[in-house]
Amino acid sequence: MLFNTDRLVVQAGRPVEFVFENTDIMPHNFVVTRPGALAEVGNLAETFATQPGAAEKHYVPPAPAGAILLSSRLLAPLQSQQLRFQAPAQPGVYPYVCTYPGHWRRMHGALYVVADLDGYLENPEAYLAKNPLLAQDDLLKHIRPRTEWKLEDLAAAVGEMERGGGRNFANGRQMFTVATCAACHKLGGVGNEFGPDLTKLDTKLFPNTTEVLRHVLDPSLRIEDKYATYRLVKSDDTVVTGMILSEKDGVVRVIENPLAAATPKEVRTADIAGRTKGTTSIMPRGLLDRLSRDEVLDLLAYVRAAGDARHRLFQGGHDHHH
Ligand code: HEC
Ligand SMILES: [Cu+2]
Repeated sequence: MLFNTDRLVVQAGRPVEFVFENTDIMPHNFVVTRPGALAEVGNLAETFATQPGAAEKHYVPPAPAGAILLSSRLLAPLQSQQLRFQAPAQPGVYPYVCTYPGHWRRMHGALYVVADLDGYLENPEAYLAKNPLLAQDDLLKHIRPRTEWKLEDLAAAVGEMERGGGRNFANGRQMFTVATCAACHKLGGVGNEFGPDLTKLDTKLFPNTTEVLRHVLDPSLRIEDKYATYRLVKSDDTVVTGMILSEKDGVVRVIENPLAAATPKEVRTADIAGRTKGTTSIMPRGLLDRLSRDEVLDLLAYVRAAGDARHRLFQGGHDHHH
């Protein structure tokens, strides 16, 4: 659920070609917007996803004229598409984003349109120092280096938090949306109820915050049957993947992404040549890798406290030792 690059650079006013390949296990698209329109297009996509006809439009929402400059088809895993594009004449930071339901807050990057591509390539930092390009979109201003958080990196701080509290409630609640948790979980009145209810975490499986963290870092460690995905290979060799909603009267109903309004695919049991249970959770890995240490801790406290501002994790002083 990420583009492999945070930044693409092209020469203003010139034709370019993007080759967009989906090497992930879920569908994605690629949409370029005008500077400043990322959140607007993302929010429109969220509303659009639940309306009929969204799938036919590849989940590219109807947007005000000029807001969307380019859009790909929705690519299934392993598909690719070549896209021709006339780079805008106006240098700037143009967002690109996947508008497939649940993805935009995380799956985006910055298309730098520069007046002199050779000059840029010679020395990107020096070029940008001389010809500053300011991002207008908040999400692109805050693109930070990715940290692949490991349990060991955070375990001590998590233990300290469990003993001493001192986390920031408002920040934790905000991170719940920023890190895309709200796309699938509902907590504190926001979000979709597509993953399990986090207010009812099984205390045997999640006796402490470290176990919550372990699951978020590696969601496929344990996938509840109810949320498993299946790969159905039909006798004509086509493949359908997704969660099985029901199976009766010789028909299996499969849904690829419960966040989208798409009607479930129906596959006749008699046409299924093979069926394998997926080993990958639909909850993506790496959701924390754009957050800082404090943001991760505030988010974990928010989940642990089930969205309760009065929880002891939010009490206590800020005795952080740096
Ligand atoms: C694309 C949907 C999706 C997103 C985004 C997502 N989750 Fe999940 N999450 C799930 C599903 C489905 C499960 C159950 C299957 C599994 O355990 O992998 C789950 C399971 C969990 C569990 C274990 C709950 C249990 O009862 O087993 C925790 C904790 C959790 N998610 C926290 C988070 C947090 C925190 C975030 C944001 C950083 C997040 N999730 C983002 C879909 C998602
Ligand atoms: Cu996507």
